[in-house]
Amino acid sequence: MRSFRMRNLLSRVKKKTIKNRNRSCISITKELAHLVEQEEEEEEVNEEGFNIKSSAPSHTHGVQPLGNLYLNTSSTNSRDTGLGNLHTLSDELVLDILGFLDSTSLGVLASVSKSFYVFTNHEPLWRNLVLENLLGGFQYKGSWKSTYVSACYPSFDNFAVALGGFKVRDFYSDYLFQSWLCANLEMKPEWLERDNVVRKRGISVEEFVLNFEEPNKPVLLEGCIDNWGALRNWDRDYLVRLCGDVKFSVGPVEMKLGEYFGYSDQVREERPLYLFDPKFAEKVPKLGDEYEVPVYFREDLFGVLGNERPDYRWVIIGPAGSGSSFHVDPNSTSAWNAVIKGSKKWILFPPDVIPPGVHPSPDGADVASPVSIIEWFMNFYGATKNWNKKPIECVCKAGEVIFVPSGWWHLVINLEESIAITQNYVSRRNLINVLDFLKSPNASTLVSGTRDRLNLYDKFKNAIEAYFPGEIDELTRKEEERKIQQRKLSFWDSVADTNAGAFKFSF
Ligand SMILES: O=C(O)CCC(=O)C(=O)O
Repeated sequence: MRSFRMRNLLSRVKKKTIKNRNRSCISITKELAHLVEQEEEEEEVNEEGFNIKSSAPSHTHGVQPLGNLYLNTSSTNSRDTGLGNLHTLSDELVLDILGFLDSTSLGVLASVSKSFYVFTNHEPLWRNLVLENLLGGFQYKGSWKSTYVSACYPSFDNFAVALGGFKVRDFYSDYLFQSWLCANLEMKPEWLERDNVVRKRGISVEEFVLNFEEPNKPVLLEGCIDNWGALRNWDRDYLVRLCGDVKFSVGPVEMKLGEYFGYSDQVREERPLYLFDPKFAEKVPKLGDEYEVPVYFREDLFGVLGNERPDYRWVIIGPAGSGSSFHVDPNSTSAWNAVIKGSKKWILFPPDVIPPGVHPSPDGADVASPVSIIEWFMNFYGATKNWNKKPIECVCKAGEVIFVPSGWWHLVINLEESIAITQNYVSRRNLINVLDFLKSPNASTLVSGTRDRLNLYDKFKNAIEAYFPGEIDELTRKEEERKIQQRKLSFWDSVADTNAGAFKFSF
């Protein structure tokens, strides 16, 4: 494992330079050399560094973090010199503009300068071209550019690998470097250490409801899928044999399993494509036959809608590093997630605690995190160490099932290639929540998993009333009582010092 430490030289040099404005360049250069030495000494003893995966290629085009420019005093940044008047734009903006170009224009632009060469080879640009243009699936060829060229211009196939491989020695950009870093960073052991989830084995349904579902608290359930055929049988070979010709949803495209594994074996990117298919059991009924809903989650009231229920179950397959960045599950449902192969690191925050780095829109329509999983660990995980309301964390291994209560924020990263099944469901414990959610004024944007977003509320409510007359009124009454009880409790919390057990006259 190569050890890599993000240098904060840039800011340190800037500070020094401002302080020493009157001094000559030579003394500033000496200062720099001294700082580098100091920095290197610190590096040797500092254990806080990030580790790069041993299999990581050096940055495809030799892009370096901006701080390195200050270590190399004879260097200029070819990022700027080669962009002409565009050099004043941020890297993100340059890439946004390039995102409007087709493959031919990108190819032509690549020959303009070293800078355009690096920018136009930025892999996410080619990934978008592949995903937009090759909807019918693709054979991944080690990079997105090679994949595109080989699919669209087969006669160039032999050149494809060489097409994007030149190194540029003097290109400095934190943005482009970060993208490579996130794709190649090893998970730090301290990101995996905290394990504070409640684990239960063999509890009764009543205990589950009383202690976890009713109070809306996560729990990791062991031993409740031991009888699944999926747990015994599902691995790559079995699945490819059983359904190698079937196409599954992988982000915006449909892929056969062989194609997907071909991609996931080679890929090194910040947000690997994830196989996430809601129709797997309809496509391959045997997959549906080889698992059953664990006993705790059998009450699933969306079932009254039959085929009109929103998407509710998914098979999930992805390589190490793939996963789901912070989000809240759809339609205010709760969920369970069973790992069949591999393992997943989970981080969960309760509904009233928005995870750091996540900015949901005020109307609740946007509940997905803008930062990638690995970026979240790099930049935000540490902040949660000192929070009073610490997240619930665990590693969920094959044969284990996690209960994800309604409204909880969660992030999941696969620590190795993983196969899982997840289902979202509505029970009596969250029926009123779900109905409230479905009838919210902006249901047309909030509701998901169905084409008939606006009518889902009426359809669901009517069907529940037909199947379980009086149930909604009864549950609404109980929910009101619970809220009153909660308000009373929080009043007493606010006036009583619970730690000392003494009354606190603070009003
Ligand atoms: O990546 C995973 O396994 C988690 C999936 C998930 O969070 C979800 O379905 O809501």
